[in-house]
Amino acid sequence: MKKICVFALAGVLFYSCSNSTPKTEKVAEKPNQNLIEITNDMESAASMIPSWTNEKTVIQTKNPAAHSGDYACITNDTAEYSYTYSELIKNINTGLPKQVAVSGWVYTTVAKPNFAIILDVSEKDKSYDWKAFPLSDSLVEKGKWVEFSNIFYFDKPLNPEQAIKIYAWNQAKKPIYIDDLKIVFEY
Ligand SMILES: [Ca+2]
Repeated sequence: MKKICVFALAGVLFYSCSNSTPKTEKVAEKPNQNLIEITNDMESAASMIPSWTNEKTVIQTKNPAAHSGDYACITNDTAEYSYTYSELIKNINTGLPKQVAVSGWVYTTVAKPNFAIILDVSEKDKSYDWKAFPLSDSLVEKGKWVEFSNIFYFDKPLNPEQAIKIYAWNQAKKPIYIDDLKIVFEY
């Protein structure tokens, strides 16, 4: 039930913030709801947006068309890891997050790929916690954009000096695209 409520709230926030202007990267603080919402449509990755790394995986693509605009991230046999959100916990917000909801759109060129969304928590470059949300069962059909969403719960105690990374990991060796990521930290 809690899961459903969070998604409903995130959905309301998303639509209430949407308008006809394309959004490249947006960080919205919602103090009343204790949420930090981050969206990235990949249209301006080349401008080196703070908190985002691995820009080389974001390309202009026509075949397939990006989910939004002209750009999407491609992962394949030479680029296993996607465009990545990477930030110290203390730089995201004051306090420690309880959970993070990650959603977006994926386009696979092979059915049921070995492909997952990864949440990585590290301290001084040493791994502290690591979670994977596999998408193989969601990507049963190739050649179309499919929406995904997942909530990662921080069940190990965090501290503000730790770093959080969120990215996709493609072990399928075939091209898989990702676009329009949304990350919502809840405190
Ligand atoms: Ca895009």
